[in-house]
Amino acid sequence: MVKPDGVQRNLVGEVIRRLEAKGFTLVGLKLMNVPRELAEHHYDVHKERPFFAGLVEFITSAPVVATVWEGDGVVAAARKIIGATNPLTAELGTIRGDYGISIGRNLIHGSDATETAQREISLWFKEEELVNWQPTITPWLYE
Ligand code: DAT
Ligand code: MG
Repeated sequence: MVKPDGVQRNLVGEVIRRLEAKGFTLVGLKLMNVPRELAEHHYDVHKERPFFAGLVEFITSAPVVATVWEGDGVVAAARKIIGATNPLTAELGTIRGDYGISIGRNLIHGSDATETAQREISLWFKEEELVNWQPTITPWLYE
């Protein structure tokens, strides 16, 4: 998900470009304002943390772009492409490392495991919003 800061900073295309260029397949995409309840559910695991209220406030403050991607190893690879949580220490070459400075404005969310991804996809998307398609370039990406 491109967070409100990423959308405001016109980085939606750049985020999508990096995941597309790697070879992953976009199967879900929407621009939306985030209802408070969805934000709270999404960040459920952090509800006891001191930054929780600010995080929910931030994520609901302006539109986000939610996406779903498919491909071998996509969850772990996307986390690498995104970079470490704190953009200041994230490696250059990662999205956060290249475009961010502070942890509360780290531009993008990525699921941290396939089980988390399943949970988050069902939170953010209806079944009919996901598109099942086979890119014709598949044989050029996979042996
Ligand atoms: P990630 O987004 O890399 O999975 P996380 O799940 O630990 O990181 O935290 C979720 C988000 O919460 C993170 O993207 C930014 C915010 N956050 C995390 N730690 C924070 C902190 N110490 N201060 C402020 N915001 C923080
Ligand atoms: Mg996380």
